[in-house]
Amino acid sequence: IKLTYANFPPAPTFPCVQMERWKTEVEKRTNGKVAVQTFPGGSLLDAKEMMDGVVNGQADIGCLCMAYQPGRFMVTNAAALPLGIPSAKVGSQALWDLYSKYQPKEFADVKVLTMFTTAPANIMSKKPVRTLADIKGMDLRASGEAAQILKAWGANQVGMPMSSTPEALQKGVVQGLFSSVEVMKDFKFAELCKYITMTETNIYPFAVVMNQKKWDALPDEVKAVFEELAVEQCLWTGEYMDAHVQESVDWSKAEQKVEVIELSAEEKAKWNALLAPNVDEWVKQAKAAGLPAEEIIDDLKASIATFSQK
Ligand code: DTR
Repeated sequence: IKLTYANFPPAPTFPCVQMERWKTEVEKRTNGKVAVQTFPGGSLLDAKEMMDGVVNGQADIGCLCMAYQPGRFMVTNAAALPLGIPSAKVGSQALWDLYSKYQPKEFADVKVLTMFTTAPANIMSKKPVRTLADIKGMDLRASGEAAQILKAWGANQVGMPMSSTPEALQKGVVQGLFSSVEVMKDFKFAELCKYITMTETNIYPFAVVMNQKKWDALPDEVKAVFEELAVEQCLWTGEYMDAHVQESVDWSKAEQKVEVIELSAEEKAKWNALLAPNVDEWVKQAKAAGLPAEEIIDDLKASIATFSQK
């Protein structure tokens, strides 16, 4: 059985590292019955084509960042709200539980193989950001809820997928970005962005989806391997991401002389206060879409608390 697996960013980045790990495990656990051909760097499907490309069979499997289509993935994007997710490991588990409970209809046409999140987002910039006055009007790149957060802080948010960000930074279209900081090393952003402001605000949720017909046609023993890997892969990726963020920060400081800026408790309180309306806005939109919005937020908060204690 040959399966194609599409991914949008370059091979060394975390969505592709987890893809290669999944491929290796699948090929091993099916004793070579399944061969997975991976396509990093948007070589088969691009960031925004991912979901439709898998639905219509251009790729059998695809990895997507749900922030790039916020309206389409309303339920799972609730995990991207500023709710205090402390790590990728906690975020990944909370996201998987959210998906499993609500089974959002936007995934009705695919088989969801796993989900995971990034570590919390921080500001990476060419100029230092120490106060809200510093971020005001600064052109910073983010997507989805993270873009709404930048807006609330007064930045000029510029939306684009991560895969378009290296060029935008290079050309000066943006002065920095707001994302998990493993990209400082993986995309070498530390060569241009000499400052990280630690805000630890929110995560970006990801999904790995499979074409429904291809899934339906798999033998039961292969389906069982994929199913057993769902939660395992979610945890593996969370742990990989958390460790890799630390590595990236250490490398940025030692090799690239990047300054890591910690906000004082007083300053941080001001930043957080500006984000209070973000959850309310999501609740309003989710209710308008007929979703049990408050229940979703309560469930997320409970999962975050539970997984944070483990
Ligand atoms: N933070 C999201 C997703 C993201 C974080 N790291 C990577 C690496 C490669 C691709 C996407 C991402 C974003 O900023 O787009």
